[in-house]
Amino acid sequence: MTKSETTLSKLLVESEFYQECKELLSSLPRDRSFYAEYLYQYQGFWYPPNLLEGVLYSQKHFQARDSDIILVSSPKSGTTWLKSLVFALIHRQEFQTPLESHPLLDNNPHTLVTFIEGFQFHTQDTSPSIFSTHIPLGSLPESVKDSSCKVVYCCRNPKDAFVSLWHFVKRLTLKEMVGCTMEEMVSGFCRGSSVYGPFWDHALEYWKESRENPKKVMFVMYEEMREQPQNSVMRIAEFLGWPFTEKEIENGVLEDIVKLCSLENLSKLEVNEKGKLVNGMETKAFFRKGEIGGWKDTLTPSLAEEIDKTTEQKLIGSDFRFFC
Ligand code: PAP
Repeated sequence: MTKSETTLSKLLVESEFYQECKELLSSLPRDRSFYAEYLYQYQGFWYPPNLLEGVLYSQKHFQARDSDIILVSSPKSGTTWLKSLVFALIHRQEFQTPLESHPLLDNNPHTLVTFIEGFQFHTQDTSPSIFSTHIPLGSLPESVKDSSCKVVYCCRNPKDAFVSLWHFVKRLTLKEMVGCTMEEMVSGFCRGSSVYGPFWDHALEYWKESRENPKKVMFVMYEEMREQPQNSVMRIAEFLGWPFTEKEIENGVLEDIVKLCSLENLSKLEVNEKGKLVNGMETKAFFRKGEIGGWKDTLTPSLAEEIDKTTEQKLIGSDFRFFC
């Protein structure tokens, strides 16, 4: 096949894919949203069209390998941090302490660990490959379930995750964003109609899976990582099969990784202060306060109560509890 024939067949496959997406979208329930004009409900969860395309594409084409590591979270639950930590721990032999030259000093964590929904799969032959996603458990590509790849899920309390999303949306000036009041956004969040929502179902499904399949799925809390970062990183490393040796701990390798990936350190790097991702998002939008309970500065008591009531209802019959 010549190069132009290959390009042509690729274009045909792509145009067929977009046609399928268009047809699917027109058949799905939709709801108005702040993030895009409409969110669409697919397999029980809500997406803006561009992200849904990414989900559908990955369901069709993503081939997980046994050695892959998949980092999962609901938006604003610690994705950027988890990406940096896992990247640093997996590559700790290549970039040893003192960490003067490390890819995380010149690259935003989202560039080093790409989103499955972003159409970027195995571009290099490195093993293990680290990916991230916000895809709910039931919609993960089949190969993630069928292979021996490992999944780490990071969960955050709903009020802080919501508030983080609110500030993120306000900071970004993406053209697809549509303005709405905080009351409207809380209402959408609580009825589940939020990007990758319902937030609670997303977490509960992975939590249950981590209990039933603890070698495959590890469930970590953002708040626990904040309170005891070294301990959390050690546990993640063990789960992934890359445990820290006593010597490494003595030599400060674990401590250096935690320092390198701290909010304080990453947020002041030029690449994270002034950089942009390939999709145009400003990297600084991913770093804010990282507080536990910081929602109190933003949510009125009645809006906080609305989220708490939803949390209470969603957790009926489950012994899972969010951090606060
Ligand atoms: P994403 O889902 O869009 O990738 P994500 O990284 O999950 O976003 O969430 C951003 C939150 O993580 C921000 O929280 P805040 O708005 O409450 O402040 C951000 O500050 C926090 N965050 C980013 N990097 C770190 C880090 N290195 N350590 C701790 N928290 C971090």
